[in-house]
Amino acid sequence: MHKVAISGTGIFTPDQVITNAELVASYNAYATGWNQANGAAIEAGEIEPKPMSSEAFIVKASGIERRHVIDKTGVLDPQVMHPIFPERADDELSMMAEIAVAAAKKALARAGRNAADIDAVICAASNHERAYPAVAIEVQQALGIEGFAFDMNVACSSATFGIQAAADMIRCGTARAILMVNPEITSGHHEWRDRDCHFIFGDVCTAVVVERADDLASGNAWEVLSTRCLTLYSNTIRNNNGFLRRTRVGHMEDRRDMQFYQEGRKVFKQVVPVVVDLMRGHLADEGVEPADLARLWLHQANKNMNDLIGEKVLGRTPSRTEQPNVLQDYANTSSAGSIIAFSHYSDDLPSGSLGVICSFGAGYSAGSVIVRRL
Ligand code: CO8
Repeated sequence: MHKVAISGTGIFTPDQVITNAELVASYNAYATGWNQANGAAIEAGEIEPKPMSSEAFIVKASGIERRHVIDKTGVLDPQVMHPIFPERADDELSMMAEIAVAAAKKALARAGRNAADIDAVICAASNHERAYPAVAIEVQQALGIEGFAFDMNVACSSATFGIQAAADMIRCGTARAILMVNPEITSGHHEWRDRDCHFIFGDVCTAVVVERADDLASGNAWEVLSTRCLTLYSNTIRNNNGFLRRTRVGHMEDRRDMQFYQEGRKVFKQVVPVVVDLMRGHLADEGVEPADLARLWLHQANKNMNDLIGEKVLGRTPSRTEQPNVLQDYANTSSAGSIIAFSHYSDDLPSGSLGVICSFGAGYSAGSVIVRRL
C-alpha cells in the first residue's frame, strides 16, 4: 500500500460579492412587492404575508457576513431573484468546468505538478450542471490530462468523500496522482426568495491534488493518515429537481421544492452529534488524542454549529486559530468550505502537526480526514 498526501490546493473565488445589507434590501423589496401583489388574499386571511429579513438575524444565526457569487445582478433584482448566466454552446467550456480549471491550475502549481503527472480527475460537488457527459471528463480534457475522470455528488461532504476515493485509489496503485475539484455554483440551485435560507450560500471552486507521499514535488504536503465517511438517510435537506421533473403533472411550474430547502433547526440538532461521534470515533481508532490536534478545518455552514462541534470534539472551546472559519466571507459553499479553510489556514503549521478536515451536510453525509504535515 502506498502512503498518500495532499500536495496542493487551489481556490477560484468569483469577483462579485453580496453583503448582508445588499441581500436583505433586495429580499425585503421582493417580499414587499409580493405582499402588495397578493394584498387581497393576505387581507382575506387566505395566505400569509412574506416576513422581512434582517442583517442582525443573519449574523447571529449563522455568522455569515457576505458571499461571493458569479452573478449578483440577477440575484439582487427583486423581479428576478436568481443569477442569470448566458447560454453556452456545447463546444464552449461549461461554467463548472471553467471554474474547476481555474482552481485546478492553482492546486497543480502548489503541488509542483502538471497535467502529465495526473492520472485521474474527480469532480465532487453538490449539483452538476448537466446529466452527461461528466464535468470531470471536460475538466480532464481542458487540462490535457490522460487517464480517467468521473463525477460524484455527496452534497456538502463531496470533497471529503472525494479525498477518500482518491486516497483509496492511490493506496492500491490504481493511480499515482489525482486531481479532485469542487465547483460549487450554489447560487443556481438556491432559493433566494425564502427568508429562512436566502443568506446561506455562496459560489466558489476548490481543487485538491492527492498523490503518493513518497513521490512529492513540493514541500507543502500533508499526509492523509486516515479517512472515514458516514451517511444516514434524511429528508431535512432536499432538492427535488431532476430528470423526472417533466414526467409529473405540475412539476414544470415554479415550485419551492425544485430548489434547495431544509428544516434548518432539525439539521443543526441532528447533524452535530453525528459529526462529533464520527470525529471522536475516528480519532480514537487511529490513536490520536483530541489534544494532539493542531487544527480543525470544519465544513462552513454555520458558526454556532462549528463552535459546538469544536467544543465537543476538543472538550474545550477551540481558539479561532485552532478552528478557523471562512464562512463570514464565503457563506456556505457546500463541499468547498472545509477545503477553503484548509487551504487558507494550514501553511503556518510546522512539520508533524496533526489536523482534521471534516465536512457534513445533506444525505446526511459526513466525512473526516486526519492529516499530518510532512
Ligand atoms: N431574518 C429575520 N428573521 C428570520 C430570518 C431572517 N432571514 N429567517 C428566520 N427568521 C426567524 C424565524 O422565522 C424564527 O422566528 P420565530 O422564532 O418567531 O419562529 C426565528 O428567526 C428563528 O428561526 P430559525 O429557528 O430557523 O433560526 P435558527 O437559529 O435555527 O437559524 C439556520 C437558522 C441558520 C438555517 C440554522 O438552523 C442552521 O444553520 N442550520 C444548519 C443548516 C445547515 O447546515 N444546513 C446544511 C445545508 S447545506 C448542504 O448540505 C448542501 C446542500 C446542497 C447545497 C445546496 C446549494 C443551494
